[in-house]
Amino acid sequence: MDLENEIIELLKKYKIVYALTLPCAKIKRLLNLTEENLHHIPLSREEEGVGISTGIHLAGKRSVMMFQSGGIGNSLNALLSLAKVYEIPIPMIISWRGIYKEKIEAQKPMGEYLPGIFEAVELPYVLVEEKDDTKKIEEAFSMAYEKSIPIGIFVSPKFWEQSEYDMSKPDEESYPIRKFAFVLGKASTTITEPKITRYRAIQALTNQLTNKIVISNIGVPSKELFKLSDQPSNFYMLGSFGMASAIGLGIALVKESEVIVIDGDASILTNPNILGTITQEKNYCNNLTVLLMDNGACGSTGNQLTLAFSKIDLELLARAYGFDNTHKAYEPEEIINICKKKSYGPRLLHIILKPGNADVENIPLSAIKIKERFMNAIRMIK
Ligand SMILES: Cc1ncc(C[n+]2csc(CCOP(=O)(O)OP(=O)(O)O)c2C)c(N)n1
Repeated sequence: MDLENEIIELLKKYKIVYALTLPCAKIKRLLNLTEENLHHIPLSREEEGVGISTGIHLAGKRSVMMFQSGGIGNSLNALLSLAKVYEIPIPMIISWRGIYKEKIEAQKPMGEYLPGIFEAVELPYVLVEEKDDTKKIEEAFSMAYEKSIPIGIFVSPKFWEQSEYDMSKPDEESYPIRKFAFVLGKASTTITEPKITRYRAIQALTNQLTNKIVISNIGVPSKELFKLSDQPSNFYMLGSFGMASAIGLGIALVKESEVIVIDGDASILTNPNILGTITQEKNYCNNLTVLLMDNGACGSTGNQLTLAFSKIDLELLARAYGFDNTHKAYEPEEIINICKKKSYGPRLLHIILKPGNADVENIPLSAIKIKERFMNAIRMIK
């Protein structure tokens, strides 16, 4: 068996069913096998994979990430402020560039500093260089689940050189036919003066949220939700700006019941690619509703205006990313009516709001407490 197949067998042994990946030439064979053997979710940016993996874990399943060493630079904040703080096990098979027969100068800095970065942030890693280092990969999987932590599995190109699979073979040039018609649907919309604040919108929604799985955006949205409608099946994000819908997607992939994400305009603008990853997975997440609380501002940090305030219509952006069930709402009744409707998902409700925050306290729960009560509560939900 070649080394790539050995890894696939290990993934199966550890009951890992989802793979979140972003390509590196050195792992193209592994990626092809992943596509054949697991639920494969190609990413546009590594960071969203950390959010999706977190959701998958919260919902009771296992995932692996596969990407190039530079991807650590693209995902470190989510790895620390989400996966490390909430103790989420994420084995990461990292194609370790920049250290072995590297021809690309630009690969060197991230590659050379990779172990140092992990040491500095106190995340564990293993080095995989020799053929029989597959046992180290297995040890890393065990450690991730025993200690509930993300772990780096740095795989050198030297390891792949020893695989029976001949990587130097030219790629087969067989692609599906590239042809698609794109109809934007509601191609023009107008945003008019908002009527209510985020607090009033969440207040209107409380009945719709009761006993549902709810993921809430970082900062004041979570604090307002905690004050208005705390329940164990609410997941409050204390960090990881931009990851709310990614976490929601991960949970929606595993669960059948409705998963509601309370997201924000700045959050979506910092990680808009999640909209595309959601629609890419639409056959597996028709239970996902994104309530996009658009106050045109970074409300939580003092209402600094975002591009959404006057330049980007986020409903149209969602449509451009492939959402076809979207609505705009301004008034509490509209929000309630759209939420109540049983319509196919993934769906996105673009709620136009005034900037402004209610005077609310910090959430008096630790990250681990939030996670434990959330996982216990949603275990009962289909
Ligand atoms: C990486 C990172 N950058 C910036 C921040 C600071 N920050 C916290 S919340 C937030 C803006 C949130 O705005 P939005 O998502 O629109 O939600 P709102 O508070 O307006 O409801 C920012 C910039 C952060 N926590 N992390």
